[in-house]
Amino acid sequence: MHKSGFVNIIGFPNTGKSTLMNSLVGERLSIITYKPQTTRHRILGIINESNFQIIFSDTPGIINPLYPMQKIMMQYVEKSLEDADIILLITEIGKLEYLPIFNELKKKNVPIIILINKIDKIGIKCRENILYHGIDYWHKLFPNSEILPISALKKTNQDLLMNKIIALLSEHPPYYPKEFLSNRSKRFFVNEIIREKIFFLYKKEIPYSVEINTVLFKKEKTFIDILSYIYVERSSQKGILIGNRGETLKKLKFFSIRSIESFLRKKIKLKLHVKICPNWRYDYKKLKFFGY
Ligand SMILES: Nc1nc2c(ncn2[C@@H]2O[C@H](COP(=O)(O)OP(=O)(O)OP(=O)(O)O)[C@@H](O)[C@H]2O)c(=O)[nH]1
Ligand SMILES: [Mg+2]
Repeated sequence: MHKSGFVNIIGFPNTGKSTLMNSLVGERLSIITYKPQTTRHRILGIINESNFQIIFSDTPGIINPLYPMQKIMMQYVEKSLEDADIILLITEIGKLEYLPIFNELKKKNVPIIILINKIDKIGIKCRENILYHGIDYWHKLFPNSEILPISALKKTNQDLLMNKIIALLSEHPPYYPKEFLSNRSKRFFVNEIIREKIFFLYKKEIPYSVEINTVLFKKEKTFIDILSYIYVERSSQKGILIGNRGETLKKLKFFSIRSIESFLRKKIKLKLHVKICPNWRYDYKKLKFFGY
């Protein structure tokens, strides 16, 4: 018998959705930063075994969308509710939250597993009491759901979670070829890795104003030749990105090369060009060009 299904991860920003998917799949597919709204797309991560295939979806954190890019991000979340065989609703220990989307979730006839993440942040002594309140809160909201405290970072209760997921999966042939790890191209991952480094190197609104487009990805004999455009919204941001005598851009290139090489397991040559695309986050045409 072969089991297969879509397991979609949703939740507030910064709760650990991407950390969890990467940890389950065992690859760094989704970028992770300490800032909210890191993930902008729906990204699949696939586990293939001889008798099952699990297709996880990482999604953007749920927010009240204020402009077109955020609106599209929330459409990805809504879409992931529609095609889910199992939903993993990820929350943080000590946070008792409510989202309008819960009303929709309650109507769904899909198993929901509520994950109380980051339990490693609270010492064992206090943990039990906080978890008690958390479990009570989530149980009242979703009486039919399973609730599981986890640490995505430390992989606590990961085996237990995997067993629950496999038990809930239905019999089905694989949806994707068994060698597939994701639905995304190598260029996409290059874009994302550069964006991740920008989150760590630049402050305030810069990471949120940036979009990457890798325009060249050419396999040479001993390396891959890559050219990526970094788009910002204003010329002042271009100056910040490049930095005094190009110092900051050099740093960005250094950290990007290290991570891209480790992801692709190949040597690369990387060129980064900074360009201006005014107000791209507010423009549906430009968003489409960037793959939204
Ligand atoms: N202590 C602790 N930190 C965690 C855990 N899981 C995730 N984090 C941290 O929480 C931050 C956010 O993690 P992400 O995986 O990017 O969260 P996300 O839900 O994907 O965030 P968005 O994409 O912005 O919605 C990072 O700094 C992670 O290292 C955990 O189990 N324990
Ligand atoms: Mg994320």
